[in-house]
Amino acid sequence: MKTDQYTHPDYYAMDDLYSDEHKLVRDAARAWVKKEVSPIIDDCYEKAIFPKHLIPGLGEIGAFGPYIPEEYGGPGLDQISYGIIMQELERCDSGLRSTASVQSSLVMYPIWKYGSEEHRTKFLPKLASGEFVGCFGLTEPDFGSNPGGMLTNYKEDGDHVILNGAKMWISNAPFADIAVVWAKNEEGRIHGIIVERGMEGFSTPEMHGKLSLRASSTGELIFDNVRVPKSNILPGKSGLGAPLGCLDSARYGIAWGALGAAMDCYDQALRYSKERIQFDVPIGSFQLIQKKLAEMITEITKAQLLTFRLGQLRNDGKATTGQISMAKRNNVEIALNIAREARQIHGGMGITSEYSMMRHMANLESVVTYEGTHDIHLLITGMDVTGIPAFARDLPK
Ligand code: TGC
Ligand code: FAD
Repeated sequence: MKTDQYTHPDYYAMDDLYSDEHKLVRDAARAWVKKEVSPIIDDCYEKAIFPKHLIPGLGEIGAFGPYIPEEYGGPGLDQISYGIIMQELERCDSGLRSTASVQSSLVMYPIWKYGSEEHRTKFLPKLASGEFVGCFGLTEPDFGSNPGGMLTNYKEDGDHVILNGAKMWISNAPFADIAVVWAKNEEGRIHGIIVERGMEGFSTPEMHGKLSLRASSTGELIFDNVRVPKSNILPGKSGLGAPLGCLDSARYGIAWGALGAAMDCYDQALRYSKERIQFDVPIGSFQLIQKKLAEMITEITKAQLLTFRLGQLRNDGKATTGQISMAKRNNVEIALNIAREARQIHGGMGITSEYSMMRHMANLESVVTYEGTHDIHLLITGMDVTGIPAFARDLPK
């Protein structure tokens, strides 16, 4: 069995900026990943299965709702610790991080921020420990980048609502205990509703055939006249801004996570360049290989600085949607480029599961699309700097 030799690149002494708590959180997450996940991840990826037995361990390292206060069963950590955990998970596999970021930012976050006190006490402790797994239903077959057009809807029926519609591309859906679902009421206003497994008319078929994020489980959410108690509606916020607020939190975690995938690829490429001999010398002595490595560490270092500063802004409650979009877009892009270059440094060996670059590269093709595509984030930045939204077009009649 191959050994996981990962050590994180730290060219600008970022560790000096971390508190003792940050380092403890990182070391615990890294040790757990090395022991529990690295030995099985390639097999899970090849077989396209999410290793569900890891869920309690994810809870133990604080990966579920790292910033959720202790009174609701969370670890009560800061935003930088949240980012660090996502980085440690994704440096192993984006699918592992996906499971944790959906649970944290797309399920626990809306329950914490928009739920009632009863929702918080009923669900958050179980989600934090991993006793419950949740998923987040925003995307529909015909509404991905434009979620405001969603068709999923509910009508009032006494102390219940009747929910109809369908969501697709939903991470964790096939085995989730609860789903935070975004649906329109009779006035067309978007609300979040907690739908629980076992409610009649609610099904979660798995989607197959993914060539990316294979160690993560993705499915549909189908609502066929599902009777949901009115009390399951999140009372604290409505409108498209409610799910978009959750996305801010998840996209922030992805910025840290994707950087982790980049760091893993660089770490392996650097090691390989010193070990692999061609023309009687290590390939790391060739200028063209050094160019690749030098460009990788430059991009990683820039992204580390960007991400850490964003974490400070999040801690102060000052990070804007535009700043988060910039970091998500930048870090996923550099990670994809670095995975590709690292793959090339490994020559033919780079396409095998002996090394993780190919898996990272394929995974990152999902990461560059979900939580807002690469181009949607570009448009968010464009809107932020010009004040002019360029999302919608009126075609000539
Ligand atoms: P727009 O008119 O711009 O905004 C509608 C309302 O929302 C407010 N708003 C926000 N509020 C909080 N946080 C944000 N980030 C916000 N962005 C916008 C806005 O102020 C407005 O409020 P109000 O009161 O005026 O109504 O909306 P739009 O319809 O033009 O769309 C804008 C756009 C395209 C940027 C947005 O819809 C978007 O981000 N699209 C991308 C969709 C997306 O990211 N989907 C992700 C689905 S979940 C997922 O992929 C999980 S993968 C998880 C994993 O496995 O890790
Ligand atoms: P589209 O919106 O159809 O986009 C197609 C292309 O058109 C893209 O290149 C896009 O950039 C471009 N485009 C669209 N609009 C514009 C515009 N205005 N200007 C310029 N270009 C534009 N969703 C959830 O709700 N919950 C989940 O848990 C979840 N998990 C996912 C897991 C995986 C593995 C994947 C692949 C997706 C997941 N998603 C989830 C869905 C994801 O958020 C959407 O795939 C994403 O938002 C893009 O939507 P779409 O696939 O419908 O693409």
